[in-house]
Amino acid sequence: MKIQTRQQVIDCGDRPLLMGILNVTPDSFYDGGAYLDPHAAVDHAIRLVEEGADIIDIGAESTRPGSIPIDSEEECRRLIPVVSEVAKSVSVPISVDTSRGVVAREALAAGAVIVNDVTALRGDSTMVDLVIETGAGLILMHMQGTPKTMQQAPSYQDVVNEIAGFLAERAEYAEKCGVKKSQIILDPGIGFGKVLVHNLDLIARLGVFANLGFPLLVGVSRKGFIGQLTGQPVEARLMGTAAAVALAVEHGANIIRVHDVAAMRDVIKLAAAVKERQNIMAREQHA
Ligand code: HH2
Repeated sequence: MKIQTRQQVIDCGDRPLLMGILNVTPDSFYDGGAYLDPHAAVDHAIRLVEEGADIIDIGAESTRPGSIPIDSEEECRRLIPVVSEVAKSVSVPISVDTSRGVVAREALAAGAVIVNDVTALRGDSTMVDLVIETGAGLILMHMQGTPKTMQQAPSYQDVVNEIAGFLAERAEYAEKCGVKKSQIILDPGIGFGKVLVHNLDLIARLGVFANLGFPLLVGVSRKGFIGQLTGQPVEARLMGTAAAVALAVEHGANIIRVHDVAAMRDVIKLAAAVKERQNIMAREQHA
């Protein structure tokens, strides 16, 4: 499977890709405040790439449960100098975690090639035209509600099929507007308007999303559901994250979004190798 992102084509057919997280925010749930200084942010991006990141996802606004939105001027002030410097310093594709068209436009001009829109084009009507005009890659993520309210009372009749239907509809909308299928990546949005059992059901049945025919991104890194199960604070959720990442790979995820690139690179290698053997054995049985 290939993803078209402006001039670059990203191949995510052979092995799952690692997306390293860089939050240029004071309040992200794990790395908030650590990379607000642009030099620290660029150094961290370089480190993530050295550790094996295939993509760097840069965000300047936290979307953790209960977070308050910032305005686009502040988002650009934090984000653009960092995107620009990271783009000069690393050769991997940069994605920008924003749902505002005006911010995405500046980030793409500064060197980003993918827009990571956690509202799946529902947040800003200008976003779709920007993606068409620039040919940027586009991540469409599911979220029930908004970050401020999403964990108050999330509810679904059938979480997996409802979210699969939502993502299929959003992809169809994007394609009808003129976005190419090859530009689109889907993401069920682990932790975005979901209680524990919803997150577990989504991971258990990720195959449903993989079968929608688009590259599948999954973001579990250090999230609250891991803390609920293990009783661990965010700093001690590495092993819980490792288990969730291995399961995501097993169930067909193509891109894994993580804070801990070096550790998860090894987890992915193991899980992907076992999955490959599974596929080979299944083919041999059917031959
Ligand atoms: N998760 C977070 C932010 N952006 N984007 C996608 N596509 N998928 C995700 O699962 C996802 C995301 C939340 O993680 P983080 O960026 O570490 O935290 P914060 O929102 O507090 O900055």
